Amino acid sequence: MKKRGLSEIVTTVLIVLLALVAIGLVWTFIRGTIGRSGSALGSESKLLEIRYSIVANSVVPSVDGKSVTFFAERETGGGDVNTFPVFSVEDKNGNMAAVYNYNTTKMNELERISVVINGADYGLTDNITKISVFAAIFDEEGNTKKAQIPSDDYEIREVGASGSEISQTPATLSSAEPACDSTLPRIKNNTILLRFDHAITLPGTGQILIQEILDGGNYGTDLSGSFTFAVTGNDLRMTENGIVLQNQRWYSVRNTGGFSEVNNFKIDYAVVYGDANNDTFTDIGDLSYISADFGTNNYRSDINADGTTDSNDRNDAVSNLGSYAPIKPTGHLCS
Ligand SMILES: [Ca+2]
Ligand SMILES: [Ca+2]
Repeated sequence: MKKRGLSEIVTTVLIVLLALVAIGLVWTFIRGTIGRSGSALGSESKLLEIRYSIVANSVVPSVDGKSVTFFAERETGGGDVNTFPVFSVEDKNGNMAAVYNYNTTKMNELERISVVINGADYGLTDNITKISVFAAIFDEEGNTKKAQIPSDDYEIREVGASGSEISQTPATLSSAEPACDSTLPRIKNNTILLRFDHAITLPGTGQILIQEILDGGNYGTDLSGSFTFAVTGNDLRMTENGIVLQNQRWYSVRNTGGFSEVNNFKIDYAVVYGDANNDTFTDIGDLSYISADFGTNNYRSDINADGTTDSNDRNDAVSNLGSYAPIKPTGHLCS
């Protein structure tokens, strides 16, 4: 009885021990599985919290359109993780390439980096038309994990309509109104319309110069700050703010590289108050010309720039009879 009782106890203990070992093995296995899926879920959910953006107005394509520079910024969210941005670029032919070489930069929240992507380095042959940015991290094994969905993307327009993005090839001046070496006939608010061969964006202050021209190819002070610039598609309209230009003097409108969207040009004008018919002096012929335009909004006949041609414009021409364009200063050619 006693012996048998003892062996029963031993057997029970052994069974319990075996059970414990089995439970231990199963737990180790389960824990490993949970741990692995836990870390996978961890990096996936981390990626959802991390976002990058392409900084507005920072995108500048090269003149040939085949490379691009811009700023990328990490937004807030995701905390202190080893994250970096991965970019994808697409060219005009729809070819795409991924750019992983910014993975040496651990980006903190709100940190910004300058990015340069030359499409040719990634097998792209045509103009870059789209940039996308994805959040990426290194997981526990040191492998790159990239978000499936881009946090931001940016389409590069063929020609800009707003913002600081430049067009991919500089625009060329097609025509000017009035044409080069014409007179500007108004006593104030003269306007000059420049038409380019494709759309442009608004030039910044001082990027296009408006200066008096002087003998020997010299120039006076830039007056462009006293003009209002407006862009509609291919057209740049510059309007004198009140009285800025003086009667019987020559002025030049030009780009000397300050406005990189367009090729350099130079257009010269003589200001001759009342010269409606653009023959370089104000006389009886202008009075007839203005009278014939009464009731219209012909630019050249609207000497006082109030939007219509009437007897007031003729009176202003009468006041300026005898005005003329002096000999153009030396060293100035339209181009
Ligand atoms: Ca005239
Ligand atoms: Ca008028």
